[in-house]
Amino acid sequence: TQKQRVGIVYGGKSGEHEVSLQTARAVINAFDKDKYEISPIYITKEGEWRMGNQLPDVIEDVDQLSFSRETSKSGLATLFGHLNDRQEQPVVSLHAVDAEISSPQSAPPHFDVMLPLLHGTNGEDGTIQGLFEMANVPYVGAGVLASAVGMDKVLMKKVFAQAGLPQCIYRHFAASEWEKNQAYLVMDMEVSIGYPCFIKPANLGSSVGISKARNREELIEGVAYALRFDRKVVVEEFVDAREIEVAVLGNEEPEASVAGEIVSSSDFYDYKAKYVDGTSAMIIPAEIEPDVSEQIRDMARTAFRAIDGSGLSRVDFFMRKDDGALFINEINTMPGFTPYSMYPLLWKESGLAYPELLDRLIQLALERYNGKQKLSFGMES
Ligand code: G1L
Repeated sequence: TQKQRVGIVYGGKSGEHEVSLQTARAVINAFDKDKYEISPIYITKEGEWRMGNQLPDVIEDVDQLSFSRETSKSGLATLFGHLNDRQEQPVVSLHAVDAEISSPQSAPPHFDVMLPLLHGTNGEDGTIQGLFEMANVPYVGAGVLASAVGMDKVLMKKVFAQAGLPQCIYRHFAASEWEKNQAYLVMDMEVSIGYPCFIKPANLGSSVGISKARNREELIEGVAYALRFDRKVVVEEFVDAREIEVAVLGNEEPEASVAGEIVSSSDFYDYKAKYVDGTSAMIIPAEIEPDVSEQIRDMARTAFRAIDGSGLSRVDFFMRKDDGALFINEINTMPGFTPYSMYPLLWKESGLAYPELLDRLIQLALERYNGKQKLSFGMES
């Protein structure tokens, strides 16, 4: 059989440019080159799409992935090339039978499947997914809707609430409401949430704009700060809790991995941590009661379905230290994805190694695309 042509898009305008390059290196090195032909597409920090040539089998350094203008061609033109409305007309035969055989409306796409490795704005917020939809090319991971919902904390919380998932106490508002009703909003938050609380821009693109408030002055200051990064702000209660994460994989019938725990440096000497990463450690599987673990995995799948997820997501929970109460914190449609990140490690512990995880994600992308191809678009069909 023919090799699958995978277009990997990485880099991008965001602050996570370097993380994306490192992830691309790990992903490219892990792909089975007997099954896949990899086309690397590098987006510069300025937003230029550069498609490189055939890569060596093993990428030693990320410098090999950040192509110069001279050694690359336009990635965007390649992605959309088959949709060009000025495609060369086929020679039309006078014989009807021949004409039927040789009248392609458009050329076949250059890629069998796209794999986006981009962070934040224009990466995981649904915009690049929309670009792939327009190009009519299958792609790995969440679609437009799930990506957008997963990126906006306010929408995410509303969707979780509707699905009956428990969440910590929170309030949200837009800049215009804050300007008009600051006194009321402050009073409401002091009564419902209290201090300390966390203030976050609704847009989860990056961790910037987040602060903790211990009193009214800090709350007002923190809101002003968060409003510099987004026009919507979320304020959440502080919960003294353990952080538990689950990896979800699949489309309509998603599967959940074992649960893992993130432990910060101050606590992790109590554990025999296998995976340490900077100032925190990952405990996999998390040391929690089997029935609680089952409950968390079930909630993770519910969250995935609630946002209409596809492909993969990492779902993060709080387990309150006081009483063990569970709260969903967030869903991440583009989790950290090097072989040493939580998401792949959770699947490794669950019996699915990194290269097989990539196989499965490609397969899921094609299944989702093929399922959608069967649908009608309205009046014309
Ligand atoms: F392609 C997948 F599998 F859907 C995928 C895409 C993106 C998995 C993980 C990620 N993650 C990222 O791109 C990153 C935001 C961690 C930066 Cl590389």
